Amino acid sequence: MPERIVSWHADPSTPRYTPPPGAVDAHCHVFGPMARFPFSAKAKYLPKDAGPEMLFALRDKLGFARNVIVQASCHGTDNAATLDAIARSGGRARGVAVVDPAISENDLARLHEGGMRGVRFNFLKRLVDDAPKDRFLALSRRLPEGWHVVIYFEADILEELRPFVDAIPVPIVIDHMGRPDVTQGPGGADMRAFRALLGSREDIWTKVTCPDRLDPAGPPYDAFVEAVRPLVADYPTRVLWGTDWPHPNQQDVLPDDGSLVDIIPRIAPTEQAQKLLLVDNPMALYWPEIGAARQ
Ligand code: 0GY
Repeated sequence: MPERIVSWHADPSTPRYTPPPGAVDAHCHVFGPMARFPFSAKAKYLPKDAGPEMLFALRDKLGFARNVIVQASCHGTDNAATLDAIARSGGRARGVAVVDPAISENDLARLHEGGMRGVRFNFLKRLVDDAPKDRFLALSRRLPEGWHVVIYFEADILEELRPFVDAIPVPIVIDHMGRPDVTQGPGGADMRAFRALLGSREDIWTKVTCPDRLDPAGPPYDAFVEAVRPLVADYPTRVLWGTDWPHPNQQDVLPDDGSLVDIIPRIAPTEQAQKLLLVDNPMALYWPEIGAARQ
């Protein structure tokens, strides 16, 4: 068996920035524990266990109230580990599932009962063997009421994906802004193409996440901040933020989650922008019943 990797920082710092009450970490994952929830035979990386207790301890340490747990590719289409984590959260986590597009209506309903509110379509070849656009599209037409799709792709296939994205009949969340080259700056080709996508319909949201994956210079992630701050300013009601803990498949640099939190006021400088990014926007997508009651 290949060596199981640790991809997260052993001792993240306590952030200087305090998130607003009710803040949501809208992109994180759990791994295993493998003894109860074995990894997929098709997993492209084999992580050490990073279960719900660790995730919830980090949530508290970073000053967050809720998590959106995204099914990680190492668990394939068996959502048991993610559902278990949601069940242990005491109502403070919801999730995004990865499913076989042939999933039955009953199984979708069960995922909804377990706290899932969307499905993820992953187009990264290094993470998944195939991404059948036609079958994903068919699935997106029969999702439970209120669900959205999360799409993960890299900037070089954005144009090719446009007809697929345009045809999806439910709201869309794009992971990590479609992985632009942030060193091109806020007006670079990748950001321009991504903005064109956001401009094409009102119901596309994006996670302004993963400086550690997008900024080759590393901390303090100045290129990421410079490229992303104007996007948050221009689309304040359509951005989400998350740690990406336990940072699947990161090996060279293990990001310090406290430092990641400290980027928030640099990309969303006002209290109003921070509340939208961390509370109102994710609540509207994942806890609409509470989000609406609060208005
Ligand atoms: C992320 C990014 C990655 C991995 C996964 O499901 C996953 O394995 O999402 C990645 O390797 O870029 O969003 O966590």
